[in-house]
Amino acid sequence: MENTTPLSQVDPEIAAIIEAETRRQEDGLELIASENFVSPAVMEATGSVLTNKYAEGYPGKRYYGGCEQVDKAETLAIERVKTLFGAEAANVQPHSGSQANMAAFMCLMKPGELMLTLDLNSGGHLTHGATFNFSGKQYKVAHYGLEKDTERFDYAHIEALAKEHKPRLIIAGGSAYPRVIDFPRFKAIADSVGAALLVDMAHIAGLIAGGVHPSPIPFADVVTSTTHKTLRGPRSGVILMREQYARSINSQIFPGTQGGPMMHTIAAKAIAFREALQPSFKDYAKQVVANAQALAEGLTEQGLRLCSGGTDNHLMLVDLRAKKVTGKVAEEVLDKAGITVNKNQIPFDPEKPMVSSGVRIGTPALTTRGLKTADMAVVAKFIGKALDHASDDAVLATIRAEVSEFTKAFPLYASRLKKG
Ligand code: DSN
Repeated sequence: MENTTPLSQVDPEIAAIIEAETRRQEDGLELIASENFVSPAVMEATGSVLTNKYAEGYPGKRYYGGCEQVDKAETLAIERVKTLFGAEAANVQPHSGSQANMAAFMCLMKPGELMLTLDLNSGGHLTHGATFNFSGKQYKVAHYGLEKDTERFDYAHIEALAKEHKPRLIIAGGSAYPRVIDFPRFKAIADSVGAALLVDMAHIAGLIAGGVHPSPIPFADVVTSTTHKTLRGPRSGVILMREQYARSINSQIFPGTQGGPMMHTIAAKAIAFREALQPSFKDYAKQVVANAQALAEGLTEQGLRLCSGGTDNHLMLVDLRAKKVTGKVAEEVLDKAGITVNKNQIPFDPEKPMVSSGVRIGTPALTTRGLKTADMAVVAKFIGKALDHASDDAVLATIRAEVSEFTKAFPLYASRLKKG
């Protein structure tokens, strides 16, 4: 007999958690730079029967029967993402950005070879050679940082480091760099020392798809990404590459590092790629950047310093020292006010990562919700007021109520919430 028992009866505890999280997302201001809100279509696919299917292998070459439907979904995802970014080849099976990087590294380097990457403390990523990550354990690593005065890449210094360390691989990209990345320059540096170039575009993939950040595709050997940040797809990863790497990278994903692909997520990625191919996605990407610039201006008016002086993309790093609060405290204080951000080290931060002197703030999620530049001035005022009253829980509670009222003009999941 068909089982139609709803989640609320099967598992009231988890049902209540989902309801409360939906309420949190609905009532709050989501400013984590790596988060977004997927469309109902993407969400429907992630909760579909495709989750039941094993499909180890690739379309047309599976180790299981019954793959004719999921083969079509994966082929659509591959073709759409190749069209979206103008790539020669794609693998849509990585479960995450980290797994995309792992497979790419295994293709491009032997264990013990050296990669040159952005330092985690300067906005790099764990998988770009952090000592406590597989990447830092398995490979030798040299890091570039930021130029002290500008808090931006110093390409001449990166070139000098490349000449000194002779890396096998150079990585461009990170998780907290607010400026445009010069991919032709990275390519020239990589070529000058015979290194391969990998671009990790996880944060800016949606901006590249929307034409508001230059594309790395003509310059990189391999491009890795997540699909859930500015690209606004399901939580997952993807690899784009020159055809010459496809065979090796495909085998490093399966059977090299992963088993069965998550076909429900791959179908959801196909939907997200289709959404990103629509003209309206270009408007979205433009608005993300316009909103970030408006928010940066608003925060400056609130007496906060922005690292590197502002932003070219979807995120900004806010130096909190003028407000005499750490990143850890600011994250907690803003949370009380219904505003979600993450603590983040600023360049040359004297504080440890779990404390840090800054927060990272991004506009992809609020832009999906429909907020425009004028709304960013309101958001900046909420943030400024909360930080100015960091130890006054009564004021923070008032801001939280104001935030909740403000977000009512931008409904997100009203139809999913129980009334009341
Ligand atoms: N954790 C992600 C971020 O927040 O940027 C990077 O993987």
